[in-house]
Amino acid sequence: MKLYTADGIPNPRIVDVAMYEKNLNLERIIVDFLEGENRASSFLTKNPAGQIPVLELDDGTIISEVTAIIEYFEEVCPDPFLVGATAKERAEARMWARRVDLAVMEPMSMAFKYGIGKNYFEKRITVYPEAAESMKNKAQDGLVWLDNVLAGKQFLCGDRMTYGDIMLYCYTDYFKKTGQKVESGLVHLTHVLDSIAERSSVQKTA
Ligand SMILES: N[C@@H](CCC(=O)N[C@@H](CS)C(=O)NCC(=O)O)C(=O)O
Repeated sequence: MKLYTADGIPNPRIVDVAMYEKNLNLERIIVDFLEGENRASSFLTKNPAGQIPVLELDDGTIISEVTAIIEYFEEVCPDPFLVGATAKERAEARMWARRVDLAVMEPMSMAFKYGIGKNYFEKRITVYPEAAESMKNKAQDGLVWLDNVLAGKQFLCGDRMTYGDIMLYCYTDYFKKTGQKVESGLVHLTHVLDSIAERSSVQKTA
């Protein structure tokens, strides 16, 4: 298996953390996203969405989207679980990952692409600068909502760390550098993020 990826950006980092959690040793091929290698036709034949990370299986099958890649890791290497051991646990992990994706990741990413990242992204995708501030506010609303629902919990799924926690950490850690921070009053969320930050898998990717 090969992983087309890059260092220092959130979606590739999510998959790297999952890879280290599961002790998988994959060949990492660094894609020069700053130069637009991921938007070149040779890459688009692999991933028509033009983004990284991308997992290429030994038979040439391409898997993109961090959730699909992590679900694949889980199938081939269940231990330690990042999704779950039972149907109920897996459903719960997928529910939280989807909520994190919709409530935080998508709006944070759009706020960046349409806002301070506009000059870079407008050469690659259609940008909607008028939506940047609203997307930033929507992501902040998502963080406040998550803070409320995390009261009394160690992780999104109670005492089980799942991939939604990794997604939440990697996004908030990256986008705080772009002006989208987790307000200090969000103590339940901060508690979860601090415990994720201590994991060796996360520190290896810092
Ligand atoms: N929904 C995708 C998002 C992937 C994504 O946004 N990747 C970013 C890096 S964090 C990227 O490729 N950016 C460069 C670009 O869009 O040209 C996933 O789950 O993998």
